[in-house]
Amino acid sequence: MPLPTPTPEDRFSFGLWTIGYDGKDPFGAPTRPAMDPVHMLEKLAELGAYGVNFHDDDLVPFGSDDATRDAILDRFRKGLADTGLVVTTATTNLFSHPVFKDGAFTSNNREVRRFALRKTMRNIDLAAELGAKVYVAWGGREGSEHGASKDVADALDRYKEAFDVLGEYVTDQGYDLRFAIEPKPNEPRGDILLPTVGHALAFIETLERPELVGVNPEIGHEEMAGVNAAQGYAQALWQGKLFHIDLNGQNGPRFDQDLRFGAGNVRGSFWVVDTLLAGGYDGPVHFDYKPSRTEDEHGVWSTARACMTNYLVLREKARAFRADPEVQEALAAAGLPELAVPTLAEGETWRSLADDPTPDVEALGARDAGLEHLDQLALEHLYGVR
Ligand code: GLT
Ligand code: MN
Ligand code: MN
Repeated sequence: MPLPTPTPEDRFSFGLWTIGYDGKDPFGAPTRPAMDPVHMLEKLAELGAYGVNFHDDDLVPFGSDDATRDAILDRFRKGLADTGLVVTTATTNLFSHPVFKDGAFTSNNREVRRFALRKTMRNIDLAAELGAKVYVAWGGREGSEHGASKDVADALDRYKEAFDVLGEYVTDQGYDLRFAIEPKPNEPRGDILLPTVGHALAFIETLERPELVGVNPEIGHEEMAGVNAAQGYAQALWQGKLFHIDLNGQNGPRFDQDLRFGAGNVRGSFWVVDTLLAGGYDGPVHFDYKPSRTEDEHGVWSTARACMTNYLVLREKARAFRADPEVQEALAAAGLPELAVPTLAEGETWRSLADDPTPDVEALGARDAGLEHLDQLALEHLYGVR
């Protein structure tokens, strides 16, 4: 199979903090020089990407004066116009500055919480102006390391208050912008609030404007929590809440690896792509990864290309899997069409069950469910032997 070529129609997007990652980690200094955001736009466009996104501080360094901010933004706007790249989402850095060391929206300190909201509103204005449709909210510092240090009920009250205020803000401003909460179980905090897709979905229902808020699941974060990422994406789709996606690679529960998409749990990545196709996800396909600090700039662009290549390969394989007549037979044999049939027929109630004859439970228990064969067909597609 020739290497597929990414095009803007594929709607691939990258964060400035991903390709712009300089290699700094908790144990070592940067291994790459800082990269100019406009240069990033040019390279992304050259590679066939569609969009870009950023934290406020990725673009305008924290604490810049207005003149500096205006000059940076003017240059960036020109870069967007020259390259045709779209700003798909934006987000606030509420985790780097020491002021956020005990959280932002859920900091014990009220002044910090007010500052975090103000910082977010300011960047929402920019996001709306640049045409972003989704505002990502990753609460990396919203959590704790010590039991008594965070009253979880109060913290969730404040978290809810923050989204209620921000929801009112975008509504009052008339912005066409929705929020996507990005769950993560830990890192940088020992334990982060809203650690999984499920926690976030339940939280959203408590908000004043739940329709404005969805989720932005990241494969790696779900893997860190030890749960099945594809199932998380599927439930978010089922609830109409998959507002955005962060794709990358991860090998099970350990530190956040942020590998390029397609590395890490390959089989899991295949099912994520299959889930996105089945659920009709049509938003941007965003890669949130960190090019390994072992590489230079050339390596950065080869990993960006690799994320897109791997997505296109897996998309092709997922489509071929679904189109394969043998797979369709195996799906039928495994009872998938029957799962789509309601358990009670039209007009039946629990009372109808009382009259049901007891089925032959021994025979049902002994039946071949056909699941291994179905899974093997998927693997054979993935391994490229079908
Ligand atoms: C940070 C985090 C990511 C989030 C980004 C959005 S920043 O790098 O690890 O998963 O998506 O704030
Ligand atoms: Mn991550
Ligand atoms: Mn992410």
